[in-house]
Amino acid sequence: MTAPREPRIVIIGAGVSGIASAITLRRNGLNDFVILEKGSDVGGVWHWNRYPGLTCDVPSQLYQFGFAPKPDWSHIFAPGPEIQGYLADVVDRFELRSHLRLNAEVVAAEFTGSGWRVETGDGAVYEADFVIAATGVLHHPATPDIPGLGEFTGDVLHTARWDDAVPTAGRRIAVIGTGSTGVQVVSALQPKADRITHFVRSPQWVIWAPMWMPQPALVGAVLDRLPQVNQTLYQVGMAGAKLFTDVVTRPSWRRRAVQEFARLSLRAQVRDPDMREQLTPDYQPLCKRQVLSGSYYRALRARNAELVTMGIDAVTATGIRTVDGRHHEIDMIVFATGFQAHNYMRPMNLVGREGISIDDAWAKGPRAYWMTAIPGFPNLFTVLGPNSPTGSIPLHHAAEVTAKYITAWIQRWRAGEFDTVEVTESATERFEAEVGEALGPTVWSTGCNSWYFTEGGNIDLLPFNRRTMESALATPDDRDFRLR
Ligand code: N01
Repeated sequence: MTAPREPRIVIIGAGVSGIASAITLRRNGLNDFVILEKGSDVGGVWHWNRYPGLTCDVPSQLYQFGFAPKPDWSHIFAPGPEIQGYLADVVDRFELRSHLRLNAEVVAAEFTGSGWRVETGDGAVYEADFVIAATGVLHHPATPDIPGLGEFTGDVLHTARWDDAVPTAGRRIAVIGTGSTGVQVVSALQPKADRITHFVRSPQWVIWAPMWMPQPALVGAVLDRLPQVNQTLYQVGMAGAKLFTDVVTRPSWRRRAVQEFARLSLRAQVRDPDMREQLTPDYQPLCKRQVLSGSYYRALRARNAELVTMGIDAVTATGIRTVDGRHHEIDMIVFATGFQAHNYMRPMNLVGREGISIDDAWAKGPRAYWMTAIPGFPNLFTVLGPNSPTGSIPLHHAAEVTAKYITAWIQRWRAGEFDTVEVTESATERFEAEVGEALGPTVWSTGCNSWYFTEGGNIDLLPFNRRTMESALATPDDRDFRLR
């Protein structure tokens, strides 16, 4: 009997999905892998984002890997640095460091006919049988091209590329953008700023939540001592998350109740009718990625804060001019303007079978069969790729389930069942049609604009519940793939 061949695997990215992939491979006896990470440390979005006030608005006990529970989170909603520390700790605990290449940006990956040739910016080349692209969704910062920006003499920062060396206390700060980030950064900067001006193009619904609430030390101690209880708590959390999936994907009284709470959060915290009107969105709560905060409205009501809903005309040398001709004197502009969320692996030069580039394959927008397999790109899988459940199912879990699915394919390669595996066009089209139909009743389709939408107008989310996702990814279905 011949020994099984050992697959060589390149994982691109050391964020949540790259770490989940590496550990899943390792737990299944696949050890010949390298993780190429563009950043100087692991953590992905939690490495790149370090703006003041960064907090995860998903409860920490759910925002962790099922295989690596952390009992002792400091808060119910953990601060960003603690999450980054957790991810770094998981990398150490599972001994991934020797597989990791930091500051290694993949610039090109080409299918060779039987595998992949992957190249990093420093000229290193990796030959692989499989590539796992775990490159993240919210990675490329979007900075609007506002007239005059180049003339501004103060500091300009994007929240996703924060620079701690730039002072914020005692300064006149403009924050542009009202997503989860803008709301957090305004709340954090307001107390010490000389003046904070929040430029809000479209207000968001902001659901009140006690983001500052600590997790009692006793809870951490008990969960640490009793892993069974910890596991049960995780399962309870997952069951709770199911309710959230239901709320966003199906109209019901539960959805209406959450939406009413969003409206109440505004009414109860903003008494001034003018301000309340300015802060009232013209779309349903939950339509965009829901913002949670217990401090934003209070920060806006402070004496040193101003809400500006007038459009921005231009940036000048010393401030921002709005379309009504008013000039706002500013020392520092903070862009909380989000990400180019549908770039995925790009701008990497990714070339699949018969020379097809990912830009051509995705000319009409990113697409992948069950978030992971792309026609024309054999032996390549994405984790948290197109249509991932970023707005509905705990992300670590989605990454784990996808990583197990990919590992199942690689195990079959190892056993010699095939040399290349590629999803069919028809299976991908069928998946897209199912997604399109299921998106109909979701709250995301109720008429708003957000980063969930691709340029082509598709909603880049998974409109199914966790069980459906798990069962679709439980076992590879050969009928949807071409094996050679
Ligand atoms: O980005 P966004 P974000 N002039 O795209 C505005 C995750 N996250 O970084 O709506 C003026 O939501 C834009 O206005 P409009 C979470 O998934 C998680 O805040 O287009 N404004 C909008 O207000 C989140 O959804 C955590 O009119 C301009 C804002 O910029 C995702 O990251 C924490 C503009 C962009 O909002 C992205 O959130 C933080 C312009 N020219 C973030 N261009 C957790 O806690 C854009 N805007 C887990």
